[in-house]
Amino acid sequence: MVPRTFYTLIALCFAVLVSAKDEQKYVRLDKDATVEGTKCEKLAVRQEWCKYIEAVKCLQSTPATNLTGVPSAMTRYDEFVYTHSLSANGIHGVGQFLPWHRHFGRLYEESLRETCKYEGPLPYWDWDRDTSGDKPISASPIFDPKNGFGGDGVPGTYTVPTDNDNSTYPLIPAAFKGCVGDGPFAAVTMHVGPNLRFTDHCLTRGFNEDVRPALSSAHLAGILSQGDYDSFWNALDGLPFKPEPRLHDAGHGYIGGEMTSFYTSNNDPVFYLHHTGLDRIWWQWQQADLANRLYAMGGKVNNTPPYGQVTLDYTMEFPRLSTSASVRSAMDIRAEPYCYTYDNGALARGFNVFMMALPFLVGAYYL
Ligand SMILES: [Cu+2]
Repeated sequence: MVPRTFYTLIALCFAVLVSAKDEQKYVRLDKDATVEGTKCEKLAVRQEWCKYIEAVKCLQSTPATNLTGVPSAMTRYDEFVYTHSLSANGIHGVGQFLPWHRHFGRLYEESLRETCKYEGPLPYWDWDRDTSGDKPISASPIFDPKNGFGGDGVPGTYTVPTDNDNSTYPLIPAAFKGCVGDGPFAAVTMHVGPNLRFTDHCLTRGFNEDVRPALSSAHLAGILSQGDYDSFWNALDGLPFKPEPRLHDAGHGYIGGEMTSFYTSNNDPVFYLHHTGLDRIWWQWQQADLANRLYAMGGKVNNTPPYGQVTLDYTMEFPRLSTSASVRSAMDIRAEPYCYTYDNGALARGFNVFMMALPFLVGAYYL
């Protein structure tokens, strides 16, 4: 008789293989859920980052769709950087910060699907996973040179431009160590930025472990405990408008280099994982009290007078990329065109493997 442990091992290996397959996962939307727009039939489950890097590289090698007034080498990926740079002054440090980046992430995901036949879910960065142990964040799988997004900048390989580009928020030279020397993006040329320039340049970084506390579970708990939208987004957003790092700017500040460019931070593909992570935290906060928070909005519209007040009817612009969208339309990820939700991070992954193995484990017991 074959020992029980043999079947248990086979079952476990099978479960791990199934869970590692990169495919779109859906859940049914609760039929009693009240949704103001067109209700989604099913929700794609956004998961932590895995193997979507090839699709990003595809976007980075696909010519731009609109080359009016921009360098001819621009790619489809660069177009998203350009739209972010054109919008940056009006979408940070203001109430529309979260819905603008939610919709922007959706447009980016659509482009990965339509242009690069990407079929997997849009991944997110689970900072908690990378700060809960005692290893430096740089040792995290997300920065792995082989399976991740590559590591730190190499000192002496990049000169930060000093010409005046009329940026309201200039570059911070100390945050630039140099060009990323390994991983899938080490040889990629960016064409937009840094800040409001067009220069052909490498992906730059400068890891900074000092911001670790602002990426911790204790910090996250403080953000999620906020009772109203204005307090919530204020607790989550940060520099250059607040003196100490908070979750949003801590992610940018940890990675450094171009991630600290106010205008062109999305030249670093990890930008999208960081912002999907922020979107996930916002959704967790909304879900904690859907009746009161699903359409909770507020905060100022501008960083300078007249400040104004963000309402659900505020119109968000995506210059050169897409049509405008109202804040109201970006509040519920269970409604078209969003149709996604999130898993629960590291805990959920372990649980899924266990659940998939369970029938086999039970079967093995009775063999
Ligand atoms: Cu941004």
